[in-house]
Amino acid sequence: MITNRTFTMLKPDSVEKGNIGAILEKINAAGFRIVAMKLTHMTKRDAEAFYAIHNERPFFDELVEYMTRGPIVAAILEKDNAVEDFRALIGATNPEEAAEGTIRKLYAASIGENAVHGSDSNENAAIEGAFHFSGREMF
Ligand code: IDP
Ligand code: MG
Repeated sequence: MITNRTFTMLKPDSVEKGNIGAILEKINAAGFRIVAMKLTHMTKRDAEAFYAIHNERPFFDELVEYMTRGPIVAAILEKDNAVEDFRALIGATNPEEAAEGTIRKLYAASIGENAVHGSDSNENAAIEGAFHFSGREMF
């Protein structure tokens, strides 16, 4: 199993605000290689499945509404220690608690609209990457 990969989404707010380029710049500068990438629009069903682990949480409907309101950029990234290093690069879920210079500190508006997703484990990185990409789309 490949364990040096993670999965990310530049969420609808990042696309709406024209922040795709700036965020990719940070990702490149941090040494991640792009394995797969596309602009895509999640359906309600997609978002409910992707975030199924949160379906009992009070913010679930809001999260699905947010993630489906416009296109996202989905990508698989490769680097030594990818999952942990990418979580460090994006910062805390709540941008008010995110460290200076992190993507969420720079580009997130709130705990709900927080600019980017990053997988939380190698196992979830593989599951989430496979949710969005076929093997033929990974390079
Ligand atoms: P993570 O994205 O930092 O891993 P999770 O706890 O896995 O954070 O939550 C998934 C997503 O759900 C968050 O990125 C955010 O968009 C949304 N979310 C998390 N907590 C809240 C909340 O308290 N209110 C609204 N949305 C939330
Ligand atoms: Mg999470």
